[in-house]
Amino acid sequence: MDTITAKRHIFSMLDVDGDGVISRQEYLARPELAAKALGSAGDDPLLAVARTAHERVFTSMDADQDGRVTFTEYAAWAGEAAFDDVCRPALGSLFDLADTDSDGHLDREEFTALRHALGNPAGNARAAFDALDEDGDGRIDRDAYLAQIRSFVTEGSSSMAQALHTHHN
Ligand SMILES: [Ca+2]
Ligand SMILES: [Ca+2]
Ligand SMILES: [Ca+2]
Repeated sequence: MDTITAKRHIFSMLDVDGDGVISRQEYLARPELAAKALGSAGDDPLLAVARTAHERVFTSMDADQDGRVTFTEYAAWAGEAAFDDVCRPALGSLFDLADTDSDGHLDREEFTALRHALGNPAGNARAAFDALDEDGDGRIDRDAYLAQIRSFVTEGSSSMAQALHTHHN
């Protein structure tokens, strides 16, 4: 998969209603949906961290600051620098919300709950987990998870491509 295809893939996941733009509301709903589905309370400090991280990502993506991120804006923005500076903390914050026993890993149940919360279909959760659990120990390591998303965004790498193969809409 080339990087433009990878970016289209991610963009279409984030554009939940499929209207061709990622609205501020759509993007900032992600930590709320994750927290709700994972049983975090509204005053969970991890949720506060996630909200702040997502605000930063949206502001960073929305180059013309009109509250809507077009694919042109997204494609110009997404890459190594954007990932390392602002995406990684946001994705890490969702990982931490999902890591309900705070052991630094997502087991199959935690991972499936997170995917479900973010609107990914349950049907391929098993395949996605297996693709991300590289050493097959039944859990996904935080750094490995973030590294795999990074290489998907920057190189279109195959294990994440496989994990994301079936996406919302
Ligand atoms: Ca949309
Ligand atoms: Ca915009
Ligand atoms: Ca865990």
